[in-house]
Amino acid sequence: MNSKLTIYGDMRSGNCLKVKWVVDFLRLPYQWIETRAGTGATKDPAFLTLNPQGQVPVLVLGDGRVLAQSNAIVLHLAEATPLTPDDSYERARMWEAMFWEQYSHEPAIAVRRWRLHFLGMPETDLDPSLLDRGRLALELMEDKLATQAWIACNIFTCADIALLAYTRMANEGGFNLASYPHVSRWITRCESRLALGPYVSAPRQIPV
Ligand SMILES: N[C@@H](CCC(=O)N[C@@H](CS)C(=O)NCC(=O)O)C(=O)O
Repeated sequence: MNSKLTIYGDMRSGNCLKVKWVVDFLRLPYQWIETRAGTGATKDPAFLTLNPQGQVPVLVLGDGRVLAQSNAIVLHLAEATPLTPDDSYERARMWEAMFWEQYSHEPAIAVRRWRLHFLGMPETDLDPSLLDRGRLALELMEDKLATQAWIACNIFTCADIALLAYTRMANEGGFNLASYPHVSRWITRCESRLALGPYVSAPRQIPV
C-alpha cells in the first residue's frame, strides 16, 4: 500500500475519521478531499460514479480502484499490520465488533448526533428508540470494558478505531459519557494510541 491514496471524507463524520486515523497511524501517504455530507456534494454526478450510494468515506487506491463503506476501507488498509490480529479467531472477534458497530451502535448514536447536533432537530421530534438503542450499545461496551482494555481482542485493533469514532462524540447525540467510566477510560486509551487530543465538539453547521 505504498502508492498515494485519495480519501473523500467529511471531517465531522466518525465514519470518515476512522479512515483518517488508520492512514495516519500507519503513516500511509494520502490526499484528503473534504466532501461534506448534507450539502449535495455526495450526490454530485461525478461523486456518484465513485460511490453510487452517495456517501462518504470513499477510498481511491493509487491504481484507481475504489472502495466504499468505512469498515471495509479500514480493514483493507490495516490488513497485515499491527491493527489486525494474526490469529483467525481473534480476527473474527474484531470483525464481530465491527459488524455490531454498523448494525447496532452507529445507527443509533451517529444518527441521533446528526439529527440533534447538525440538523438542530428538537429532542421531542426524535425517534425515542434512538436513545434507548444508543444507551444499550454504551452499556454493552461498558460491561465489556470493565474486564478488558480493548473492545474486541487483547490488543488495540481496527475494532477499537471503528467504535471510537462515534462513541467519542456521543455527548453530541444527547448521551452522557460520564455515566460510562470504563468506556471513558477506553476512549482516553484509544486517543493516546492514535495521538489524538481529547475530543473537541464539532461546531454546529446546519446544512442549507
Ligand atoms: N455504512 C456507511 C455509512 C456512510 C454514511 O452514512 N455516510 C454519511 C456521512 S457519515 C454520508 O455520506 N451521507 C450522505 C449525505 O448525507 O450526503 C459507512 O460506514 O461508510
